[in-house]
Amino acid sequence: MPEDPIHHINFDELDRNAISQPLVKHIYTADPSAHVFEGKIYIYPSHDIDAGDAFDDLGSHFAMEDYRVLSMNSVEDTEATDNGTALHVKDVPWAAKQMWAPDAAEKNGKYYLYFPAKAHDGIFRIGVAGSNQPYGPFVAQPEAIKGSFSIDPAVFKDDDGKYYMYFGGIWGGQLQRWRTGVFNNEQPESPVAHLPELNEQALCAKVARLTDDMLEFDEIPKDVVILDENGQPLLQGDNDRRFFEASWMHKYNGKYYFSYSTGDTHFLCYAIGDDPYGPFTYAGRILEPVVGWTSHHSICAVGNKWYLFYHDSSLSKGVTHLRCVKVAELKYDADGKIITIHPYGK
Ligand code: FUB
Repeated sequence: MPEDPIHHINFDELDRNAISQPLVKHIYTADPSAHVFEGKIYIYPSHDIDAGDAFDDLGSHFAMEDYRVLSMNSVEDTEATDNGTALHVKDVPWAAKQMWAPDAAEKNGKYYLYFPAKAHDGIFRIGVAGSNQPYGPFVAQPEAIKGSFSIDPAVFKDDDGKYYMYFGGIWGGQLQRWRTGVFNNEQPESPVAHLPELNEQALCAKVARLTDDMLEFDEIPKDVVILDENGQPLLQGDNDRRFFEASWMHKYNGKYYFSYSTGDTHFLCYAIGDDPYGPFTYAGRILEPVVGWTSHHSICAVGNKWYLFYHDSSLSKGVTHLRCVKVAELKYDADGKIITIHPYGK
């Protein structure tokens, strides 16, 4: 993981040019999953802290312990409301540490918080917690979702009322360790061991329909395949376009838009398909790189406009694991292509 050249950045100038400002400044937040529930905007972010863990390529420095839910009456609000602790790792029996990027869903007036964490055996799993309010507090299920693995759950409700979870992340997110269906713990310190060769098909995010009670997978997770312009799956060496982490799904004009981060090349990209399972065809970039190593987002309609919720490390002046969530309007062209956003202007 290359070190950010933060000493070369003039942060005053960067903030002046930034298209958006942090939505909260009293805590560090990241990985914003936004939804409109009960007429308000709710943002489910990671709550970044500096726990003193050393920086490494497995992301050990992302040592988050709890979740806070943010809310806004309008995207015009200059500041979001912090609704306090919604769930803490100490209240999740199966989880040990690293409460990474969450998401939430609503069904029949109940709210479900989906979150990854490392279990006591060091393996990332995905859990679910429930509440009667969108802002929590949430009560976790005693066990992780059966058959879950890796990180970054994003739950999408289709127009027919079915819910799907998209998830996965390579390197520290461990997706590459599950290629045979069982966890491969060889070379535990290596973020890149077990990845496909550069000329092989890229590792895919996963998708699974959820059960009616929203608590389990209703099927074995399937690959989210991204095709290139010739109908061929993207290759692992296609670093500027292949999936790394941060899945999101939204629907626009009847098409399914799967979006994700390319990780070590720092782009948010998207691919379009006709079915929640794909395949999806690569369509372009949503967001150019932000300050900080990671990029992670959600896309949400508010009224008749669309918004990109994203993060950067501007609030901490470039510290990789101390990020801040932001929002910017997202626009489509006449063909349904997303117009690329430049976070600090062109
Ligand atoms: O916040 C921890 C991790 O960083 C997330 O799970 C990834 O998507 C990246 O944003």
